[in-house]
Amino acid sequence: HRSQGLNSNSLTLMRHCLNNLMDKPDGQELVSLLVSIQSVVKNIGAAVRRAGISRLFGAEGSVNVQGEEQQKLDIIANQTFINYLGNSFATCLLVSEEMDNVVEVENEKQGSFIVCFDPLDGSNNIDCLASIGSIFAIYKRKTPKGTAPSLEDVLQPGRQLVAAGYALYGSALMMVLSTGNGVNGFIMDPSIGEFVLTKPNITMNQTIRRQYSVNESYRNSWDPKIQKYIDTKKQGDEPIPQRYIGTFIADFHRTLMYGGIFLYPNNAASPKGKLRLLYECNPASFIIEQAGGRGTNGQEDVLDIQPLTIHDRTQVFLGSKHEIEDLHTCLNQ
Ligand code: AHM
Ligand code: MG
Repeated sequence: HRSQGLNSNSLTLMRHCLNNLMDKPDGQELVSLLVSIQSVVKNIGAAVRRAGISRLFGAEGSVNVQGEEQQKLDIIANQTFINYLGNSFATCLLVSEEMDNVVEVENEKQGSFIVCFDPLDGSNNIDCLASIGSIFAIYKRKTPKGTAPSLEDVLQPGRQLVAAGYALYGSALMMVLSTGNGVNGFIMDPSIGEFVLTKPNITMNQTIRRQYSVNESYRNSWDPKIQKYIDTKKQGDEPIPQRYIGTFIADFHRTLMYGGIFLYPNNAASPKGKLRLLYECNPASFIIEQAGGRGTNGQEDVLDIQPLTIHDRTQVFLGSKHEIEDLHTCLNQ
């Protein structure tokens, strides 16, 4: 018998983490870290929902390390991450898009993990209520616990990631997580305050001729090979739909769900790419690979890039395997 609206066996994000991670080395610590991230997301989600009412729209009047104007919600989201993760007893170093330097967690609270995050991706979309998100990438420290963590713990290629995920503050609040064993999606059920598994084992749609996602206003300063590749999308009787929200993680999520390709190529304004390796490109590439897709910089897999500084940027292409193959064929001609 199905009682309407009641599914007492729904798998929550909490239970998913407990089931899958507790028997792994450092599993307990990783679970407590993910519990903290879940709290962060609930808090930011609540702030986002009430932002218009609590007068949290608009700029704060400051500029971040990237030279971008900080929005009030950017700052709240960043503080929420720092507070929760710094008190989780599971982290030692934190890297945030909004902060110049690595944050070292208080000595007595240090744990095994490093978290790199973009606390609020898509800040330009806050005031118009389009989707925004939070992105995170988790590494295990290389230096032994109890010693001082170092930059070498942070500058690990994405291949070394232990977990990555994101939250999307969209028409619903969703968390997507991979701990290296597939990708799962959880939607917040606001009536019980729990993330419930709604998309188990997400696999990337591999259908050809799906959507492409790129900011075409930069076209004139792209590599001509990329111009040519995008031109092929428009040819024929059935041009391929173009979609671009301007929130990286929302464009990425749509690409993951519906298939196709997302591109942020080098351009005159961003000659070395705009999106950041540690807390945008790496977590997205980790997830898309886990879902059967690919993430590259046009030459190599994003996950193989050795970061040199914490705010490194790279051009990035994320999509189904054949889309990336097609693109590489164009680039190699
Ligand atoms: P943010 O993290 O400062 O909000 O910014 C990065 C954003 C991405 O979310 C998005 O993909 C990109 O900037 C859009 O850039 P553009 O306006 O150049 O297309
Ligand atoms: Mg961002």
